[in-house]
Amino acid sequence: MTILFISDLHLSPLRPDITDCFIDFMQNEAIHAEKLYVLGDLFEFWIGDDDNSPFNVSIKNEFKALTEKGVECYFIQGNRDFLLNKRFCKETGVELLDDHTVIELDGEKVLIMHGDTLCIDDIKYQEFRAKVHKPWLQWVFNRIPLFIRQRIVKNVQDKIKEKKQTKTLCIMDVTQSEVERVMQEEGVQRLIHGHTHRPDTHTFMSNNKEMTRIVLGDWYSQGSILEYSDKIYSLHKKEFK
Ligand SMILES: [Mn+2]
Repeated sequence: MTILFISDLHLSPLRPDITDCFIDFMQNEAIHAEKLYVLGDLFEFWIGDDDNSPFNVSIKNEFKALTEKGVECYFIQGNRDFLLNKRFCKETGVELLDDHTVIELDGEKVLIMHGDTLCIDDIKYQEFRAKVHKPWLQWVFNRIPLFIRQRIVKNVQDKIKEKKQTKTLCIMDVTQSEVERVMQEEGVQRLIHGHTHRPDTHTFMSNNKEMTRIVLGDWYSQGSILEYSDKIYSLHKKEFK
């Protein structure tokens, strides 16, 4: 049994190298897995399930091909594709999971999430997140014509880019106390997330229990895949061709 986890691909028509690596991964690796979990930020941005650009359709086709072959695919929204929703899932056979989801792997409860909710020191971002996750606001946004949404998103993205450059690195990482709080609340000793682009495995003690936090890597300069097979987790890279 092989289960794969990926996140932070930031797929976009501007990065064919990432897209090629992703397609190769889907057709030659994921196809042999039992399950594939995508923990957010699959896309650089996603402005709504009605955006049927040729690029979006080509990515959807990869998921459809996988689920039709019997590979179960699951998706948790990231901070860049939080508008990816039911229609995408219906078209691809992917199952949308809650922001925080506990799965069971060989009897062990494992918490999976994108990871942005762990960065609570980033107060500005958390305020932004609370705003854009309001259902009524998303309802309104989804009813704005597509070309206007494209303009709004471009505007927001430019602003985020400016801000990122001035933020310190430590504020962009997870807050350890929040990690421990959430893991205790969910009753798990293992957490898998992405978002911070700091691939690593952290072990630490909390309430006299050994905890493990596995962080997935981004796909900016190579692919990054977490594989769970024969009860062993391995984080590996996939070179661009
Ligand atoms: Mn993210």
